[in-house]
Amino acid sequence: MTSADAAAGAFRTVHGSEPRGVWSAPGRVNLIGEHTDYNDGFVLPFALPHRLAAAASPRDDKVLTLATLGSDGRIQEAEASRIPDLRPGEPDGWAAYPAGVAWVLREHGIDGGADIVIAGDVPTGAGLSSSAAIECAAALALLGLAGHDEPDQARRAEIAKWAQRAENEFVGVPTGVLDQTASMCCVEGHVLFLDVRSGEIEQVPFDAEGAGLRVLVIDTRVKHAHGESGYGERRRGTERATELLGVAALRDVDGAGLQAALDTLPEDLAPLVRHIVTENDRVLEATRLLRAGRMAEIGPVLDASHVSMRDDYRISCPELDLAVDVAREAGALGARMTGGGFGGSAIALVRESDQQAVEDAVNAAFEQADYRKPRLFTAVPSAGAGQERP
Ligand code: GAF
Repeated sequence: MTSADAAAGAFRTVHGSEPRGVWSAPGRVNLIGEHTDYNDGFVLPFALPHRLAAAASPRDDKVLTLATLGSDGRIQEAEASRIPDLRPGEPDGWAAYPAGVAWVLREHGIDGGADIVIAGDVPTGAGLSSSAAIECAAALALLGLAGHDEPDQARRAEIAKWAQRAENEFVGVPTGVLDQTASMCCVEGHVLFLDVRSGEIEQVPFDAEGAGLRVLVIDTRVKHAHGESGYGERRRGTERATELLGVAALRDVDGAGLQAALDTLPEDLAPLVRHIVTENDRVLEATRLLRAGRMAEIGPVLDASHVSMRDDYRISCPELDLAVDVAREAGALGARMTGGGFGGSAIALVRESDQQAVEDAVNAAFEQADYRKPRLFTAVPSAGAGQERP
């Protein structure tokens, strides 16, 4: 069953009627470019086939009702809110993501009530952007119910920023714009090169299958408790370094000036800056190789990215390191953790002929280490957010 079917079915169960429409948005993996987004840098994500769908109908009383279908098949309904009364913290929990979007849209004159029921298969807590998928699906649903057409590219980037604002100011998580832009703007068969400073987007063809390759996602199924505070600390660290260096953003420190810049910084900040500056270079290098049709050669760039996140940015964890190391030893061309870190998922670029060996090796290593069984799947670049029905 598709996410759209699941959401429409759950809508019928809750409301006893057909939804007016169903909109959906994907999760993402980031091929490379981690924590560079809030430093005005470069990122290179692609959308997963996994999606969250929002089945929705309008209401004429300015009330927002929200429900979600859990992976256990149970429907959870949030307390109804009046759109004019929405404020950060009310509601909280999972409902804060779609409600936060309604709160942002209210400022743009889109303030009609709605019944929204969410369902889908983006794994939560796996670093695969289920939050952005909920936000983007809800945004498209509310816009669609208000009579807005399917958005064009520029509008999509704007909606991504609204969704980011909902997450930053309503939910209270200080993320960058990577996840929401990926969910809104990715297209099938491509990775999305985003220059966060200029907002420039390039869709770079990414046909791994055609090249005899696969992107294997290894969801470690762990999420370390210090993840959220760790993300905020890293972000504040780079902001402090930006101030000390007197630049507009770390994006403005280039490779040639890096060592001189590092020498002026306190010990705790220098490695953070080194990661951001070298990671931006790696995104450019990976993009250059992909544009030239040299996909297999990005392996070492992925490896270097992981080492930088492990040793300089310090956002990896034993489970991610094991996944990456074992995948490499079993023949992956390159591997790295993806997303915010402190748990979640790693990706490995593997030859089709090595995929089984890599999967077996990762499963065996996790079992031996007494870790949870990881969730493994092949990721194919899929479509961004859009309307599924009517
Ligand atoms: C999380 C955030 F939401 C993104 O904005 C980004 O910073 C990412 O971590 C790290 O690259 O997914």
